[in-house]
Amino acid sequence: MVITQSRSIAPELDHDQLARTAMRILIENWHGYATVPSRRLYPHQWSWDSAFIALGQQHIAPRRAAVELLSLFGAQWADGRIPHIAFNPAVADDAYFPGPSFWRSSHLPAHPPIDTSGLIQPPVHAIAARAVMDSLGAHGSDFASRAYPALIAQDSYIRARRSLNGLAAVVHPWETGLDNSPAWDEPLRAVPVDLLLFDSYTRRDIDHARSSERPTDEDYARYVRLALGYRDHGYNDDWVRSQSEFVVVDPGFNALWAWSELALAEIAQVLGRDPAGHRREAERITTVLVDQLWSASHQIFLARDVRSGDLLAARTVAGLIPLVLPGLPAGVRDALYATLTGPSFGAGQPGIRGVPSFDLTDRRYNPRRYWRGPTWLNTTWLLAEGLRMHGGDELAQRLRDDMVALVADAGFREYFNPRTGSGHGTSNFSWSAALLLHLLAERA
Ligand code: 9WN
Repeated sequence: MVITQSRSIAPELDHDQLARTAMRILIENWHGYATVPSRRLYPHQWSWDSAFIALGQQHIAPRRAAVELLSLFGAQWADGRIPHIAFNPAVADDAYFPGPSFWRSSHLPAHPPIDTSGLIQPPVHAIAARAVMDSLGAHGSDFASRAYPALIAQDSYIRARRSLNGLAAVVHPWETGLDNSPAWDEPLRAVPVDLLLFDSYTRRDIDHARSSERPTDEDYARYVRLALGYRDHGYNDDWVRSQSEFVVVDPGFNALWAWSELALAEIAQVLGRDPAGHRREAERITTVLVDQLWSASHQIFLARDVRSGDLLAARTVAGLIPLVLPGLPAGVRDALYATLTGPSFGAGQPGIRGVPSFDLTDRRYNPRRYWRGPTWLNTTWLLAEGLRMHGGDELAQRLRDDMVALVADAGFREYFNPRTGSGHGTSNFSWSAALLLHLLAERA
């Protein structure tokens, strides 16, 4: 694995300053039992955000990291799903759209203890829980014994209620975490833009971020329609898997599910339970993922549109995330490395910072609109972890240096232009702060 050029990193003094700012952001975004991704744009608790946030918090306040995860698990549904948003009752209903009165989780017969959305997000929580368990020292097994049942229930929900041909299906772009990815353009075309619906709500996101950096009104109307359909069918997964206008199998979501099984195996071991089932499950998901979503012609994993049965020919960062899996066949691993460092993503190349969220050579690439090109710290961190595990230490280090340099130059923004490094989306974004702390702690 050859790296062409290494970027110089910010001096140590700047690192102390960055770490202090990151801590301040996490403290300001903490609301007593959880951390909001951003005070104004995302004023509640988000599911996969909390996992990334806990990874950073473990270095400064391990017990707070534990509370972050356990409070999210407190919003878990009876069926095991961990909702993508857990609403803060102290925040006005219309501070974020769609808010609690849209999702109506409290109307469900077995309703969760607080208001939540009805969707899920990529299951990265076991990965965070394993790290938090370690950071708690002697208290780690107490935490693990509380977290493990919630994680098992989440895992069972995905397997029992979301599986299609052995992989997990997602039923809304928001469930992928990469909401506005160009991979969803094609399946979303099947979702009508309902003009009546259009006038029935007010987008709050564009009060707090530039509309040119957020999804279009048409796509937002599609998001709303899909969420309403699921809600109005009582969040019934049999209905949604067979009838929804949007059902896709995403390589990023499934790779993280498989990686979580490996984290669950480690947690199980600490609790004196048999980890073998989790390891077998990780292997099984990896095999099916390669079998069903690897595209030899595109040299990357592609999402599948369940409605049409077709692979969606968009090279996105989600298609690289399977690099986190130790069980990848060597040929697939090497091809992924070549795609990651080649013209589509340019990782490690001069003039490219981090890993762009979308193919630099595609005409739809947009370095400022969310998930359609910018570099995000969470996906770049995931790829650095994958590289490190497969022996690509040099590029892993370069990506970590890129992440620090992006934040040093542009601040704790939500996402960054991969070429210029300019910051976009919201400011004081929690997972940017948390992952920066995580990187700096690993360096120390
Ligand atoms: C919808 C909170 C979330 C992230 C997602 C990101 C964005 C929400 C939105 O913000 O999604 O869930 O309103 O755009 O796409 O990954 O979890 O940070």
